[in-house]
Amino acid sequence: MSRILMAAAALLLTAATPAVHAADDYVTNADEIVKAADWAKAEVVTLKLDEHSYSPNKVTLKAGQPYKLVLKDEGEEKHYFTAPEFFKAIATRKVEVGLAEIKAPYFKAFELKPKGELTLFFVAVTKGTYTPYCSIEDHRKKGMEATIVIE
Ligand SMILES: [Cu+2]
Repeated sequence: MSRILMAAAALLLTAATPAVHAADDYVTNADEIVKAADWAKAEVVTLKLDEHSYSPNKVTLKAGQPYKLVLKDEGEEKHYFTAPEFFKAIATRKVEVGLAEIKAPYFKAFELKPKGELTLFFVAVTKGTYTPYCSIEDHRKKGMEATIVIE
């Protein structure tokens, strides 16, 4: 590589957005919490999405308890489960979608198409009240907001 090219490459590298580590707001020791949980005792909670509500629209969870949250779009349209604050309050294990599993430290939102379904495996961690909502157009205004309490 010529010197000019190398200099250009170095410049590009330094100009790139620097990585910021530790999303401090999220549960940083999620792996540890997930590993310690007794998944045989995981509780299944089902949340259905349609036009324009979540049902049930209030869910109460216990801190320290593992859960499988099943989200199902039973409507005619696609809907979102947008819940950045809720995702910060849990230790995420994985998401199952059909025959696939997604292992990621945390999420911000899920989009479900009509008849779409996914299962979020997590341990409830931080006590508080969270309000997942549908971020599509005016769906939230029309009633697509749920309350999840971790106590
Ligand atoms: Cu919606």
